[in-house]
Amino acid sequence: MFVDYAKINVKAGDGGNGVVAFRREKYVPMGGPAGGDGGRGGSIVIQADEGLSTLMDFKYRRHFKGERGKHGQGKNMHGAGGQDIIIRVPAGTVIKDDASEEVIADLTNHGQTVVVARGGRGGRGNARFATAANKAPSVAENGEPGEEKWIRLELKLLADIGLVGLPNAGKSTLIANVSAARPKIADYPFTTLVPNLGVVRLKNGESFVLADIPGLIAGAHQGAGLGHRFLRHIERTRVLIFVLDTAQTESQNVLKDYYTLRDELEKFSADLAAKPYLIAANKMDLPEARQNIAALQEEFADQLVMISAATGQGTEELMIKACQLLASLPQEETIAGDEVVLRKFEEEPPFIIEFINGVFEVSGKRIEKLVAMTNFSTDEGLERFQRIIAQMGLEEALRREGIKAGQTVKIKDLEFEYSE
Ligand SMILES: Nc1nc2c(ncn2[C@@H]2O[C@H](COP(=O)(O)OP(=O)(O)OP(=O)(O)O)[C@@H](O)[C@H]2O)c(=O)[nH]1
Ligand SMILES: [Mg+2]
Repeated sequence: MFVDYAKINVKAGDGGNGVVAFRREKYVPMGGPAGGDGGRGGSIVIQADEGLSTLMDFKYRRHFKGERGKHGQGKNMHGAGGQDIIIRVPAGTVIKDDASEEVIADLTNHGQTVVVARGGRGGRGNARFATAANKAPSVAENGEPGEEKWIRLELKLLADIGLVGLPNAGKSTLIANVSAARPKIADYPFTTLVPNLGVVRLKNGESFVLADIPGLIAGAHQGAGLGHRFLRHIERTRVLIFVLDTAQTESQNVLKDYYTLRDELEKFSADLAAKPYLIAANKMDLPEARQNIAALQEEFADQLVMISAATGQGTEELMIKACQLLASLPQEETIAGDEVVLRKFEEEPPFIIEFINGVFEVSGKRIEKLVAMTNFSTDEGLERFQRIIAQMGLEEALRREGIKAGQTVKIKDLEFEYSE
């Protein structure tokens, strides 16, 4: 089964907690602080694998959870980091953030990776908080929660040349004639339901990848027929071949078919419609084809190649011409190595205050993270929390919102009473 779209949930591992511990030595009643840090949580990483060709696996598995970092221990022992989880996808997969629809990465080369959810930092143990003024701090941080989000995976096949045509024009017959691809061929429209790729090898040793997609009909851009769902698989191609059924009898004007196709491409994407192209006048073995060819010759001159995908007449010439056209185009910039293509982080305000049912509700990634990382069971943890929220300007902001002593402030699960 060919699946080219999936939505999955990724949750990186939380960081392990830092601990409060003191050295215990003979004859030393209270040694120095010795609480180790928690380990980092495992991240969720996506990697392109050219051995894969579909996103089918994600139909059955939608949730990926990273391992939590281990907690720190006494004697300054740090917790171990959680294992990263590596999710393999076919090369050509575009990864988008589901909420913002922003592209996180476009993995086109084998081995390219991107971190889609970062594991949480381990909390620091009390050994880290020792200062000249406080040599025996009893404060430690909890681990940072791992990132979590829904992401979309969209496969866009990687092919050099794409075949476009109405249903039944002979696209699949053509790819079967010139490559080792063996798609289904039949005398009815919409035989092809999923894209097929074939590698074309010319006698001179050159080769390229050809894509056959389901037939297009008028209204495809609005979802008619199999719709434009498959057009994205030829978005990455650099040359198009319009395959026309020259032997069709109901309309003498095979040109009309061409303009129907062009119209659909333009409505889908101007970039797609602007690609260099050739015209394959197919089914030339049939007598009706000879009556219709004149109109095409007049319109397309050199861009036209007469073929019979069924007998193989003209198909080699078509492939050579297509390969030459491909070679004449400027080389596209490719990014070398297994560097990640794109990754953006949004700037966010540290918190937002809302007044709901008499309660000041504070939200925001940074403040929620601080709450998750604070160990409120110690006085020092609490003091540190108060110091940081003062630095963030939360108290001032609450006063600006008109807070009075005794009113409730809520941050995630934490509720407290405000006092001056
Ligand atoms: N006589 C003749 N018949 C052809 C030729 N090429 C294709 N056909 C026939 O036309 C019919 C449709 O061919 P396909 O290759 O399945 O057409 P398609 O464009 O892939 O169609 P869809 O997958 O529905 O979009 C089949 O019966 C083929 O045998 C040709 O050159 N000559
Ligand atoms: Mg087909």
